[in-house]
Amino acid sequence: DELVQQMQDDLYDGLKEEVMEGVNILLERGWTPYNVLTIALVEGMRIVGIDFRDGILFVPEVLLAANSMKGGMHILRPLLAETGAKQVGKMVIGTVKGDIHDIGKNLVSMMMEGAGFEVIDLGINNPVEKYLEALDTHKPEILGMSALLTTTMPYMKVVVDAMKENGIRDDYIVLVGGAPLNEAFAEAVGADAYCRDAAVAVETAKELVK
Ligand code: B1M
Repeated sequence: DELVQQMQDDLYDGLKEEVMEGVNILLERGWTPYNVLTIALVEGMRIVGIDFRDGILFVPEVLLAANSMKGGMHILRPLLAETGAKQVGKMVIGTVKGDIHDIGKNLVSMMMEGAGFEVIDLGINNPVEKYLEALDTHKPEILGMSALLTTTMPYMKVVVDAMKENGIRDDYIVLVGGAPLNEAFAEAVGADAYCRDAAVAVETAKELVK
């Protein structure tokens, strides 16, 4: 599809208005919000990630791409949210301390809301105290943590260990995600499950909340 290609180029170039326009056109053409999200935006960001890794793109450019992606997600959020049945459960989610990546987490939040979960989003750079406080305040079934850096992902264990010390670990389902994680890591930190992407997070949450 030429438009999808164009949108991925626009995302790469950090052209927010153009990306948002592309999202609207695909929706008008009858695309589902989920397909617009995954096929146009997430795939576009994957390409950005490759060139960032290879030193072709730098932080300022990637920030613009991220901002463009957020523009597109802003349009899709209410559409994804209205498709779901309500009151399936509650989730507190946040990116761990030292880590400011939030696109993946935001996507998980959107999809969880779409599936009928209430989501309390703690944002980025969360120290263990923030998680514990939120669990106490909101009493969710699920705690979700996101990390995109190999240097920040070990912090998930700090949080789970603190939950154990406080005798509350088993009161919650702990789900973890982020590009550098895997199943073995999730098990090692004492989480209940690793979620490869937002769709898997929704499936896993539904399954474990039952
Ligand atoms: Co950063 N960055 N970044 N970055 N960045 C990565 C992660 C990196 C892989 C790029 C690369 O080198 N190829 C690399 C990490 C290398 C490593 O640790 N091994 C990296 C680096 C090095 C850095 C900096 C250190 C760069 C620097 O300053 N020199 C710096 C660190 C800042 C910090 O956090 N302290 C940095 C900064 C940034 C920006 C600010 C420029 C920007 C973030 C903007 C923002 O988020 N608001 C950015 C971006 C955009 C990326 C890449 C290109 C894209 C991440 C993204 O949004 N992906 C990324 C490359 C990559 O991941 N391949 C990269 C799209 C998103 C939909 O996918 O986040 O994976 P993802 O989320 C998925 C799943 O992982 C899962 O579901 C999501 C949806 O399907 N998931 C969960 C995620 N969280 C979940 C939680 C759950 C469940 C599932 O809970 C239940």
